[in-house]
Amino acid sequence: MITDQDVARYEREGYIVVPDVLSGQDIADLQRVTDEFVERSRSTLQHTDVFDLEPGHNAEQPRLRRIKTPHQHHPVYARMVRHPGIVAVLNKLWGPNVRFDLSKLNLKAAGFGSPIEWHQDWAFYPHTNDDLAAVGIMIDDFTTDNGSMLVIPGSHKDKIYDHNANGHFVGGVDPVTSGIDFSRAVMCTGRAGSITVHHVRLLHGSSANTSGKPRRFLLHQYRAADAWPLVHPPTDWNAWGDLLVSGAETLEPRMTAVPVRLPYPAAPKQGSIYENQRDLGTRFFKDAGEIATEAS
Ligand SMILES: O=C(O)CCC(=O)C(=O)O
Repeated sequence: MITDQDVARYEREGYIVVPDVLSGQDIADLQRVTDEFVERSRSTLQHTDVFDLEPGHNAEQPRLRRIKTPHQHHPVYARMVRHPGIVAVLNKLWGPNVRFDLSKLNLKAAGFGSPIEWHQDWAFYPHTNDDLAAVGIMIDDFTTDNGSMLVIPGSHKDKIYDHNANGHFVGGVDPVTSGIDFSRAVMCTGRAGSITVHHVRLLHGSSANTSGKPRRFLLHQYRAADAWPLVHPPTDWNAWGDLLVSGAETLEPRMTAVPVRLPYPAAPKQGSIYENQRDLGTRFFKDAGEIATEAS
């Protein structure tokens, strides 16, 4: 459980890292199942509904970049959605009524894991209020050299930055024209089993993994139950209700005065944030190949 000081910090900075939320057994299960998915990815050379692949992926050297909606593909991942330690943190932040949205597992294998450019999740899925957060479960130790997530503290109170380029949504901000002061960035490190909680409007990104250790991050998106999506509202009422992880349903969305920018025209490269961001003209982070070339 988090303290009142943690809540105050989350409100002020837009993120918290909570140590040791998962048990040793949870961590071992997640590591084993994730290894199994990497093995299975050897048999495919194209992105699928489950696998998003790094450039250079092949059967001999599987380079899995993301498992899409893992909670729909394995009971160990599904179990984490309602993990009591995670739900308790969200209840302390927002009260009893909390709804899950979706999950993804970003893998950064030792020596190459792809960077993720700076963005605000809110640019992808604005709602009627901004009591939304991503919970990131550290499946491995997150260290200063394996591509841990970077955040800009307090940026959840900023405007919503332009996430378009070339006339369409690309899911990332231009690091030059945005005028953002990236020297303020802070890295979220921690032991395996710790979680990050970051506000939906917080600017965040992460570099390539040039270390010799993997960095696997299981991300869950959650929202207060009275936050109603402005983009892709639900079409199946029963399925929508099934997403509640605690508390009660409501027919009364809470509206607050939040800045909104819609993600249109839609990104032509669909499938994952990595594909969306390929059209971002100017990048902040170098990939592992560029870093290696510069070092040689
Ligand atoms: O994996 C990371 O470091 C950041 C993940 C993220 O921001 C995303 O997938 O939207």
